[in-house]
Amino acid sequence: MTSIVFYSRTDDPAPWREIFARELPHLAFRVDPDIGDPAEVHYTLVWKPPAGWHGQFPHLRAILSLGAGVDALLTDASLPSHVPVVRLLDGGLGRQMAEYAAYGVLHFHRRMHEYAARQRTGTWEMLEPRSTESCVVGVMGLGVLGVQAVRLIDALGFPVIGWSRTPKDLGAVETFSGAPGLDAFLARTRVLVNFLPLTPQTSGILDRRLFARLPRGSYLVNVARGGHLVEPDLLAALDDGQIDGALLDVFGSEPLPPDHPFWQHPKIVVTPHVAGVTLADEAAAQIIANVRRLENGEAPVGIVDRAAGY
Ligand code: NDP
Ligand code: OXD
Repeated sequence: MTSIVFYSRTDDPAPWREIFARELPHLAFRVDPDIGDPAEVHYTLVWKPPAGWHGQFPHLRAILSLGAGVDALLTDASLPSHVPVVRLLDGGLGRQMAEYAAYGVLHFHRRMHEYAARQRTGTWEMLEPRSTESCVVGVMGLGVLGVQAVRLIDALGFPVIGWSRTPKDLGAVETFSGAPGLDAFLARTRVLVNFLPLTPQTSGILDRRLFARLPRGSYLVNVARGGHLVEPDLLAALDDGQIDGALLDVFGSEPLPPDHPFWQHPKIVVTPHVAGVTLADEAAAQIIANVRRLENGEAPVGIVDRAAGY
């Protein structure tokens, strides 16, 4: 019997098992480590399997990601090169991620980080309100998820600009692209929101040099990957005031170690990689549709360009 193997240490397999049993009853749904006969495994449904894990399945037809970002999969050098890696395209993540980004913008724009500091010392002090028009939000990464954040933040009345690898037409939203567009994009940005995929080109992009190109006292919202951020550079930029606050959902090492300086930093808000959580009810439809396509000999939707890394 053909099977699909589920691997995740953070997602509950139960709702997936139920949906697969209902929608694709001819397929055995197995959960690692109970993988059955490896030769029967045609599909995997995974989040961060260990390196080398896929090597045990000789007849694999597709690797289906439980997430949108596939950097952890692609860094596994032993990943079979002939098998397509298929990622989640929104699948319910877009709305959550856009809400998180908009929350970050409102948090810093309404000076909540400064009021939180005053609350800790019992200080009743009104701070000068700022105009919404002066708070330019710069979204890096204008793909499936970044564009939804642009739309929501725009709807809240903030001026929004965007930056991507290739040029984009987002109507009234001004966009920039590539290395030549980065300076102009950063020079205008007050709240920088990162929606990039982690690739060799974007790794460590949020560093000292980039922070120096933002207006002084800018803010950072990182919902993409911890590998984008050079952590000591952020701490230095916060210390000298170049960056005035950061909302961080993703980290170089997850879970963030208990003694990490980010936990106690007065200008940093930490969340445990929850900006967008894959929900079976919202994401399963596209995964089921892709398995049906594969079973019919058709190409799945959302195949990752391995050379580009996203
Ligand atoms: P997409 O692949 O749809 O979009 C990626 C965007 O980044 C594209 O606009 C692309 O440009 C741009 N980009 C890629 N490389 C570069 C580069 N070198 N320079 C400039 N722009 C670049 O990804 P998604 O929107 O679906 O997801 C984005 C990321 O969000 C994921 O990779 C993941 O890391 C993160 N994520 C985090 C979650 C969380 O809970 N914190 C949940 C879900 C996702 P172009 O359009 O020109 O190709
Ligand atoms: C994802 C994530 O990439 O949850 O989907 O980070």
